[in-house]
Amino acid sequence: MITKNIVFLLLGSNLGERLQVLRSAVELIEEQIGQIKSASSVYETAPWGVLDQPAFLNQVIELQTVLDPEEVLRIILAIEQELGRVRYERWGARVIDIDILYFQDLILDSARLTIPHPRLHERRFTLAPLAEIAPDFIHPVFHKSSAQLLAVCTDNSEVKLFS
Ligand code: A4P
Ligand code: MG
Repeated sequence: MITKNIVFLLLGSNLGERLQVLRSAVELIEEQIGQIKSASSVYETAPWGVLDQPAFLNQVIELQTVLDPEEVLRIILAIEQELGRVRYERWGARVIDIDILYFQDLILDSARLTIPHPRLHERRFTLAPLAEIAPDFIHPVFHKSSAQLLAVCTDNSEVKLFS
């Protein structure tokens, strides 16, 4: 029997037709990575890091995949390319950004990939959608649930329901 792993991805867009970009990303992810088990609402979120840029739409999705983390990374980078991402600056505006938040309870730190995502617990724009669909999922490093991480998160940037 083939092992399927649970993966949580964060999608973000703050340029172009943001909602359409998120929908296209979800479609490509389902075709190329694996079946989507759940998807959060879409949130409109104030920019974090570089503040002087448009608001983001963010969404978290949960999927099942037979691929390994490196293969998932390779595909999400290709999907970012396909959807027309141009990298201008770190933390700056982008058509689409896809981050791996969790891969089962795997802990990984390589030159190309850090899992869990190293900044997920610092960001309300990640924790709010994550806690919506997976409040009880336990962070394998901090041993706290998404709901607990959200409750103690000191990031007060605006995060509001969009659709
Ligand atoms: N990489 C390492 N670990 C991972 C992982 N877990 N998931 C490497 C995905 N990629 C990972 O990423 C650079 C490289 O990180 C990848 O090629 C991969 O090898 P990137 O997406 O090109 O760089 P970046 O996104 O500009 O930088 P960084 O540090 O990843 O930024 P973040 O943390 O992704 O933040 N504000 C709001 N409101 N909403 C947002 O979505 N996003 C960012 C980007 C900033 N502010 C935001 C938002
Ligand atoms: Mg990123």
